Amino acid sequence: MARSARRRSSPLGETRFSVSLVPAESFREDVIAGLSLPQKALPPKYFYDARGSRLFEAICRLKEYYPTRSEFALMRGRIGEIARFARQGSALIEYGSGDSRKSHLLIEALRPSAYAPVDISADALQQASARLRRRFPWLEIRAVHGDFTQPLKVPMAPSRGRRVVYFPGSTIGNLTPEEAHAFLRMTRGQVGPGGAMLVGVDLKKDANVLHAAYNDAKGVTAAFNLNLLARINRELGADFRLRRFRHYAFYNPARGRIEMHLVSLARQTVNVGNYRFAFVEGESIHTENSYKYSIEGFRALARSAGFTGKKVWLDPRGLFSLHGLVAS
Ligand code: SAH
Ligand code: AVI
Repeated sequence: MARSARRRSSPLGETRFSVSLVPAESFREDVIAGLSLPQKALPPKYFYDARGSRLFEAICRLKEYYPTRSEFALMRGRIGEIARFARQGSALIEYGSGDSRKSHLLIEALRPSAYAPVDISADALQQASARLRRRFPWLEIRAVHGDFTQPLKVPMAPSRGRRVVYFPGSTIGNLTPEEAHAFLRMTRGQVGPGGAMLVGVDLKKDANVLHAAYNDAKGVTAAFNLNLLARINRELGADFRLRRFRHYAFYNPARGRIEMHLVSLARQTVNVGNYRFAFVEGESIHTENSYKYSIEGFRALARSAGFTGKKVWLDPRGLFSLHGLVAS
């Protein structure tokens, strides 16, 4: 996507793209800093290049990956109540919107005054915006290509009415509790007093169910994890040999999170530009956390960031939650 803002019009609604991009330099700096840590680590936001976004969508279709199906079931079953909570005509801001498929249900029920999807993946954002334009020609779309872990301007005029932030998919679980707290404080400021937030949060559950969801039989999650190294090779001229790394995901009960790692299968060195990194056999790169919350645990986190938990909806199997928060 071009760095300058683009504007496209449709007969009734309109789509505006604005870019608040992660520059290539930050990617290089984050990779070098992460691989220099005693426990090597890479930020999960870099999973989502065009291939990574497609692989994530394939994960959502896997039989083992229950979160997407559960959140859809929840949304379909309770959409009337959810829309009443969010209030018709509000301005809707969505973080980590991806394919925006869950948002279709919400937009239909809510008829927001405007919709601002924010995503780090330009491809996912463009495809989602094109689909939304076809399905909701009346909708004003203000797509923002940007990183929600950095200060970000969302072009939503106050005249658009009450603001509601939508953060589905348990993407909040990919932030540490401290990062999630900072993110919620940022959105608290953005919605203002009386504004609301809808947050999809995966629940703590049997570790075997969690293990299967992040270790699928077809190896799609492994491909998603390894694609991060392929992306570093492609965009930063590194020389990771993908066959020498293995996907490893497990539930850490003490921390209440799934951890994803890439484990070096041999003693080896890897070059990223002028930097060289040594791996011993069995050493890992920590690539993602996916925190799981109890209902009360998430409400306490939201409360500490200035939100009151007013509503919580669960899917019929009780695997996934959607929290309705109001800025206190
Ligand atoms: N909301 C969708 C997609 C969830 S996947 C769903 O519920 O299915 C996580 C999404 O967040 C991806 O589309 C990814 O590109 C985006 N994302 C991850 N980290 C991000 C960041 N730091 N800033 C903006 N978007 C981010
Ligand atoms: C986007 N996020 C909520 C997913 C998750 O479940 O943590 C990303 C993912 N990682 C592996 N599988 C899916």
